[in-house]
Amino acid sequence: MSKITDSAEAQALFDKVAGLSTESGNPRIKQIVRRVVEDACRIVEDLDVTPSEFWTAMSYLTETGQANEFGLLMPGLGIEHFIDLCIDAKERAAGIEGGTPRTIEGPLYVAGAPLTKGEARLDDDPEDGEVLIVEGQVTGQGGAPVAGAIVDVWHANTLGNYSVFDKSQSTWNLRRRIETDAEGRYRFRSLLPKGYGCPPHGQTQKLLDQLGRHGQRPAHIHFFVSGPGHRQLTTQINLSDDPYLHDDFAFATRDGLIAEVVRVTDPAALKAAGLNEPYS
Ligand code: MBD
Ligand code: FE
Repeated sequence: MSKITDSAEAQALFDKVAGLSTESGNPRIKQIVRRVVEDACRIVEDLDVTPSEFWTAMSYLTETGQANEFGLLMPGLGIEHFIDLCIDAKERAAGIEGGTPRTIEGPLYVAGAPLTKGEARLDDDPEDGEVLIVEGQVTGQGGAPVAGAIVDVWHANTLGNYSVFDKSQSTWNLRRRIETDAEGRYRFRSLLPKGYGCPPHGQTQKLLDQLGRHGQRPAHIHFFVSGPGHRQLTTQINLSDDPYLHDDFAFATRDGLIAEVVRVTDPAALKAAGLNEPYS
């Protein structure tokens, strides 16, 4: 039997919905809306979606928007990670290989964190936690150091919560921008984060429950890295000793982004790690 969605009548309907018969409007939006509407109608037809299921979905989407959880639902559905796969493929096709892999941004970035040169201390709020030292070097294609790059870093606290979204934290707690030094290096002192979990009674978790899935992320640290004459890199490191390392509900853990946590207790080693130095 032929499909209703393939019929001339349905195809004409999709064209009209997307405003294809008019010159006005935005061609890109028309192209995307045309595709979204046709694909939605294919789901209705192929999966025999009932009016009751349709209205259940409308309520779910409405409440998800009201709860501001779309930014959490998309990573949970793997759609934000799928963007990584598309960008990887594009870069490979353009002959760009190597370097730190990209991975998802997630919904909890806030622009405008305090900016310092070379190093920063990220923790503004007192917490019982393990002191964390991270250092690195920003390099371009071919490995040349990038001086004056901006490393914009953000992560959760020891309870897995992010400042700004968690009103109990100071505004910029665990969020900083660090400008790399002449050798492209940066370093920061912070507190070892705990993994994030979706709000247990939230909209995203409600759908994950229906899929038989948890909503946990391994402990991780987010980075935007940008430099003069370079594309911005969006990435994270995922901490090696977390039980969710390879079971991330957001699919952000990737080879090349797993950072081993090395615990330092020897006083001489602590000194060598820079823990006696001031950090701004
Ligand atoms: C996070 O901290 C995160 O990084 C992602 C991708 C989704 C939810 C919370
Ligand atoms: Fe995160």
